[in-house]
Amino acid sequence: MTVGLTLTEKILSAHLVEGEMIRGSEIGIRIDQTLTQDATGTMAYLEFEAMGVDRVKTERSVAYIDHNTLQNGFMNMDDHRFIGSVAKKHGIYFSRPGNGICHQVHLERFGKPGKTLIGSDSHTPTGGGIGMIAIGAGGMDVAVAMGGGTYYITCPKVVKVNLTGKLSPWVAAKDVILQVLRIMSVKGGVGKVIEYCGEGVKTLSVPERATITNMGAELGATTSIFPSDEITREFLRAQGREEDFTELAPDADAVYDEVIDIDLSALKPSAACPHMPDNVKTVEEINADKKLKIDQVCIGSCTNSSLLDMMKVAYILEGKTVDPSVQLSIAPGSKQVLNMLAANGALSKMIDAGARILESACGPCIGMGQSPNSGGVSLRTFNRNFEGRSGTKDGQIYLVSPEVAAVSALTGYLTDPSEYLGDMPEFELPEKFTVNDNMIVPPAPVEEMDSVEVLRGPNIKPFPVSEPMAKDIDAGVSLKVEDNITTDHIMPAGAKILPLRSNIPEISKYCFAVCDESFHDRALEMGKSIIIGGANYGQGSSREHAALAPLYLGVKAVITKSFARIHMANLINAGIVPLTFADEADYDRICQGDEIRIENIAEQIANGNIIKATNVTKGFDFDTKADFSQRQKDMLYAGGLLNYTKQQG
Ligand code: MIC
Ligand code: SF4
Repeated sequence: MTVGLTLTEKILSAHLVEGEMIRGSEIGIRIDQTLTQDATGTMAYLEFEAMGVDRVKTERSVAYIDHNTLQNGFMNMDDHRFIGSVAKKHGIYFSRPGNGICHQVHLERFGKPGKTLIGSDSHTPTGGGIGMIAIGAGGMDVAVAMGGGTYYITCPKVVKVNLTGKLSPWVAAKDVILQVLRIMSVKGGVGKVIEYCGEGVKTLSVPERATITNMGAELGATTSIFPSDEITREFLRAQGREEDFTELAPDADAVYDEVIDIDLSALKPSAACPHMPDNVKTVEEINADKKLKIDQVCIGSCTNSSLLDMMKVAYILEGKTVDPSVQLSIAPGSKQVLNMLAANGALSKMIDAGARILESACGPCIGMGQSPNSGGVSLRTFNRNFEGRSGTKDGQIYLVSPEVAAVSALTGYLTDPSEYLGDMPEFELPEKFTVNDNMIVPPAPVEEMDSVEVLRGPNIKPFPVSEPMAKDIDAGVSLKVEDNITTDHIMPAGAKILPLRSNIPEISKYCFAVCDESFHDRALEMGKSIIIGGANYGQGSSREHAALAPLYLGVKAVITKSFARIHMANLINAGIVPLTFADEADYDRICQGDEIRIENIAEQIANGNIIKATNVTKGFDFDTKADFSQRQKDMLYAGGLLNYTKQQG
């Protein structure tokens, strides 16, 4: 008897090149499209160059400039020019600064139902809104995929989120994903794909679906996906690319590993409270004792900057003035969105109300400006509210829908739009988006590629090279951290640090600075060391700098209660051994400064999944686990993905 397939299984099996579709085992898939952004892109293209491949082998690869657009010094523009020239040479489309946030633009102009996409950005799953298997990855994995290499993931479990009903007026797609986060938590999605099904799907437009799949990254999920249906077709038609449409749905008898029911009609405007995206409460709950006074509102980011979002915001702001105690900034997600807002008058309504209009880029979402005041309460339509990410260490960041953000900017308090606004008009997508791809530079034709000069500024330094695995690891613990450490803790971003993304020796000075400013000097002094972490270590951003900086600082192994998916892959790619405690109680028995010994590590890894270690300082042995595939083992022996790829020829 055959069983029905989930949509995830259908797309993955159509792209399967290695392994079997057995949940939990490693599979290799063919990648149709890739994307990079500038903050991770420089490294990805340096790695691509190191592989010695002339032209990308994918159907479509796009390099976006959207993160480091502040340019307070030569560094960012050096990177932009480097990426633009590498793209031109090697067959990659180049989306120039000003054209918009990678995920928004990719959805508008390139995403295709049924295709696979990997991107060097954790919010690549935005493409799931249009029925793609779109996965966030480290830059090195994206470089390999551009070169035609296989991308490896653990064959995921598939969770069905069964949507029924219809959102009430002024309740938004953001409230749907906040509810999923409330149910599943920031680690609930690890090893899983979240598939949205049910009657409620039909009530959600593509940009709304994309908001939901975008923030699936905060669940730790491999990706999230919606079916591709008539609504998808309409969106693609309005983008002038109906030919890219394919209808896709799971089989009626598809078997899921978990089912979550969400009645859209029952949802209420909500917010993720400081400092985690899963710390979700309804606006009503937050305001129960006292209305939350706010200082700042930021609208934009790859989660909520579509034309639909912006039209709602303009409607709410029309004819009003932003409360004198609040600063409001708005960054439309793409040139297309900004241009259409300008043409239809919505932009003027925003400006008139007192909004500060920012360029179409990540901006405040990655701490590039608009940091709130000390202890300030900032409502943001973004996807991450990790401590310090806004650029203000004690900033209190709440993640909300554009509707809640806009209304609250007017009242000065966290406000439920349904209480403040009257009936909601029908907001509809245009029948035709204004399409002008003049800020997307196509690559040079193959015959001209040799004449394209790659422009390298002084900020661009070679990436650190790792060594083959040593026989034993004898190293002290340079740092011990708690649960849910994000890659923003490991390798912070923001206006000051982001320009150093192409310069690992420099950026590593800030490694773990959020947790312990002395880490950099201590790790360098120790020469080699081990990091001890709690559960869900490395969640959040895909930045491989969170592995490359520790590599540069001599970190040989990281032992935790559990890892987030992308970061674990990045550690292995960098040749750093990720191990988990066999007995979590051992976490408490190890202190910073303890000497750890792991003998014959390669032999132990080869012989099974339990790796014995000794705490030499405290005098006890403990077991760690290493559930590596043969490919991962070989990468670790070789000292990372690049060495391994070279070995493979
Ligand atoms: C983020 O939202 O954290 C980023 C900045 O987009 C990162 C990528 C990066 O660190 O450059 C991500 O999500 O992967
Ligand atoms: Fe940019 Fe923020 Fe989206 Fe990351 S989450 S891609 S920083 S807008």
